[in-house]
Amino acid sequence: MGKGQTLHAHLLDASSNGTIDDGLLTLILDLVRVSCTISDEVNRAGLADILGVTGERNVHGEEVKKLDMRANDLLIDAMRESGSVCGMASEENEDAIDASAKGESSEYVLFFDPLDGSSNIDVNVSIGTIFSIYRRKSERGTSATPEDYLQRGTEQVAAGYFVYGSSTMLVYTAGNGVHGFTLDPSKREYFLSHASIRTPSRGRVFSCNEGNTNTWCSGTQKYVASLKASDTAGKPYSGRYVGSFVADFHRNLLKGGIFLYPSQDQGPGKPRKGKLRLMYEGNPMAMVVEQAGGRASDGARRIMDIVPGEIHERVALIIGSSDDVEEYLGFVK
Ligand code: P6P
Repeated sequence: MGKGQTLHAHLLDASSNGTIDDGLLTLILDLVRVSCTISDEVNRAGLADILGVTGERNVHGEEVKKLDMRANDLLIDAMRESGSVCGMASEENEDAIDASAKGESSEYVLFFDPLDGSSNIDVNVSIGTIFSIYRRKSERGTSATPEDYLQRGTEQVAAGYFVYGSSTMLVYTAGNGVHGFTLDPSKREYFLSHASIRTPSRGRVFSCNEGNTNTWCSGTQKYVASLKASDTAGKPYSGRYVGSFVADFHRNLLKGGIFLYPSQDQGPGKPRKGKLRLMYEGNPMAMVVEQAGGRASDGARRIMDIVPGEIHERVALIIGSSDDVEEYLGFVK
């Protein structure tokens, strides 16, 4: 796997060595193709006003969609057109999305967050597309059934994300390590830039929204306070919080660190609640981070062991360098 190898060459190698089969290869290539369009439109979003996009119509008289809905439509249309999935679930759609007739013979079910952090587009902060892929449990030849969707994260066959930042990258795993590719927009081709990513066992960065401190359990409050103290080796940590999960996760994956979105107190008599979504934020990033040597927990359970009750299930998420997550668990157990 030489640095600079194209993503296509990498995927063909993975296909020939049996890491991915033809159906998964087709699905990943569909995602890659759509990501190039999303990247282009995200990077031009700021120009929209200048280009005469006013209100609901652009200069061509076409309806202007919010970019997250646009990304959602692009992904759904591409998957239905290619028939690469037997069912999809998106952060943007309340219900699961049936396959096209062609897709009913597919082995694969896809979850995605089409444009996570999209509220940051207007302030030019990196955002991303997160995806998670499962093999169906039901017989081929029909649309996916609830048992196909409600699988543990350990059942994922592939997962990853596109990050639209200073450059556009794909970071993915198919269970055989984590690999990062950077897009050359002039060629609409990704090139291997981060081979076999391993996340440091300990970082010096913590990422969380400290505005929520009063909703956290006392163990979390004590843990975050301990990161700021200077009475132990390696402390204080630096706080880095972009407010775009893909951007925060990606930085911590490469440099080391811990991202925390703990469960929040909802008031007397109400259960504590997480914000992030298990199936298209927690599980895919948990597969990536574990494949890179890190850990992902909800504070009590390994994220990928959680049996989902519904496709939009929320979860507390503590994810990143293994020693940092371990240290956090010591404060809350
Ligand atoms: P808060 C973006 O809306 C998002 O889903 C994640 O990308 C991000 O990490 C989180 O919410 C930010 O949430 O409550 O800190 O604004």
